[in-house]
Amino acid sequence: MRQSLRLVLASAGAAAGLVASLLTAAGPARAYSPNPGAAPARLAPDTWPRPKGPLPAVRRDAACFLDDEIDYTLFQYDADAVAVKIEMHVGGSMVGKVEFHPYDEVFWIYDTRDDGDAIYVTVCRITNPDNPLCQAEEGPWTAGGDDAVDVSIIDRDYPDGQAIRISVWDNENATDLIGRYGGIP
Ligand SMILES: [Ca+2]
Ligand SMILES: [Ca+2]
Ligand SMILES: [Ca+2]
Ligand SMILES: [Ca+2]
Repeated sequence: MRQSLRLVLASAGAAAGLVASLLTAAGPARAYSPNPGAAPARLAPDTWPRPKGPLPAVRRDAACFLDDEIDYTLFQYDADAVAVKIEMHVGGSMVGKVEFHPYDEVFWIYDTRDDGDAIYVTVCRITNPDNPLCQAEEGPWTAGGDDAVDVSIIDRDYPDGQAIRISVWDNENATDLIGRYGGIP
């Protein structure tokens, strides 16, 4: 048995095939290394519709339109709020996208590449403005599925004005941080 296994592994093609099938079967337990590059946009009332961050945006009626390579983002204006969009890229193409829509407090979490890996989102809520630490943590949320593009829509109802901190992780256990971004509902 050991001898035949060794013979199989002696074939470079078979070994490569084995590695490929292991990678395919590993599922979301894999992690990006290095982590995806993250490009954020934060849209605050004082800069609307010009985001802070590298992603371009244009005004469309009472909404703000941000194009991207998968679909697009349309933020409805919400007074005193800060909308957040984060694109994650590996090798020049998008692997994930996170949007926080302050209007009705809705998160859109995208997995945009069928690569056996995923991103995870947790949200820290600052419910006591006198204490800037996290008072309520939610998530992790992710976009699961086998489609080329998977989307999870998380509809929350946060009080307007209470800050949130959005953390994007490379793993479900929330130990491999891609980035943190502040928003206001
Ligand atoms: Ca990683
Ligand atoms: Ca709101
Ligand atoms: Ca809502
Ligand atoms: Ca993926």
